[in-house]
Amino acid sequence: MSLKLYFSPGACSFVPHVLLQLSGAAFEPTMVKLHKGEQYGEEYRAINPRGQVPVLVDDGKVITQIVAIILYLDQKFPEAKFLPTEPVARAKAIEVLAWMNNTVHPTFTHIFMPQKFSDQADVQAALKTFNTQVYKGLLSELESLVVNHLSPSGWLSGEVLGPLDAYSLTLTRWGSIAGIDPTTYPSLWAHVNRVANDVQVAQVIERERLQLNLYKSA
Ligand SMILES: N[C@@H](CCC(=O)N[C@@H](CS)C(=O)NCC(=O)O)C(=O)O
Repeated sequence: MSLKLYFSPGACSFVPHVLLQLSGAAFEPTMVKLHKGEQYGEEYRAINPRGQVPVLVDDGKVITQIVAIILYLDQKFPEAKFLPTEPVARAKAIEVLAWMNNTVHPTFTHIFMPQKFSDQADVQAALKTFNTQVYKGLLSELESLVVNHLSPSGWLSGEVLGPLDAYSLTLTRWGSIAGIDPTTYPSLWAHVNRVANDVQVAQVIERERLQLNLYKSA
């Protein structure tokens, strides 16, 4: 069995990176330097023609898209309990996961990579400004989720720390890159720190050499 994860430090690939680490299985974390454009190279495009991370390769089978990778890992490692098995709780967890992936995540892409949405500098600047405001609202929603919907054991994903918890860390950290002070979301920030302090998550943070809060006051 060979498991390989293509990841980039601080990118959304952090989420499956954490799950693989939590699984206890042997895997090969393979770094793709997005800032150097490695994702656009011929070699990487042969693996993922869309030129994005994450990519999971399990015994030669290539799986892309975070949601697909998470659902795959959840089935592959059922004992890890990444997502609930009770149908309603499972659907509710996937509902939040889908929202993180199809709403919060692309809003940040408009801030971080506005060149993907317009080739005009003034439009790009406007996209950044507008979406930073939108992103603040989305982090407030995430804060409400943490306040109202943590499981009895204190995690967003279910019984144990899982994909929603890892994603909440990534999305909050991204906010700090966008100039949004994460400490203004006290419950979310406390949750993110709890996630970061988990022994396995801390190892991934160390491997990716991440700083949790990159906010700099103006
Ligand atoms: N919908 C994709 C989004 C993946 C994505 O946005 N990946 C980003 C990093 S967070 C990426 O590889 N960006 C590089 C690029 O687009 O050039 C998924 O869920 O996997």
